[in-house]
Amino acid sequence: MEKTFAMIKPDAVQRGLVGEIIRRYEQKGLRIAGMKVMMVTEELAMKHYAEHVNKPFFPGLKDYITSGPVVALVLEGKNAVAEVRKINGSTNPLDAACGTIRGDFAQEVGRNVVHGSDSVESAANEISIYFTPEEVLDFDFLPNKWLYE
Ligand code: IDP
Ligand code: MG
Repeated sequence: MEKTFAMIKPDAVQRGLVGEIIRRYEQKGLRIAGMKVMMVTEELAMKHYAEHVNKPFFPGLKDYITSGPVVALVLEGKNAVAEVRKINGSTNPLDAACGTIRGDFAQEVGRNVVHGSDSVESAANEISIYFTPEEVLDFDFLPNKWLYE
């Protein structure tokens, strides 16, 4: 089954949105395969956002993502990558539909509360940046029987 990497960013942790955000992923039927509260170091930030290191917003993004604890998640489900991107909403909260996490809880692109991998390949890469193989659990998830044909 497809896995993706998601992150509850420092602003959302400080604002007490962790439970609400995880609730939305869980209610969709995604299985939590890995989860931890952690600090993102500068080194991790540069690995994670390698494609953005030369963008003008990168210094701000690096300060933001390293500013406090985050919750790192590995989520699994059919089309998990696309489902999490849909639940998260557009990158700029101004464009994010109501009912999405960014649409409901954020106002600015630089404080957009969540991350979700943009492809199966980046998911595998991001999972390997944030988790050891032992921290990602495979277990029998009983709701699958009722979620999928
Ligand atoms: P994504 O998080 O929806 O995949 P990306 O374009 O990959 O969006 O950008 C990564 C992150 O960098 C965004 O989630 C946001 O936190 C930050 N970011 C992107 N564009 C800007 C910008 O123009 N100003 C400030 N921060 C930005
Ligand atoms: Mg991205």
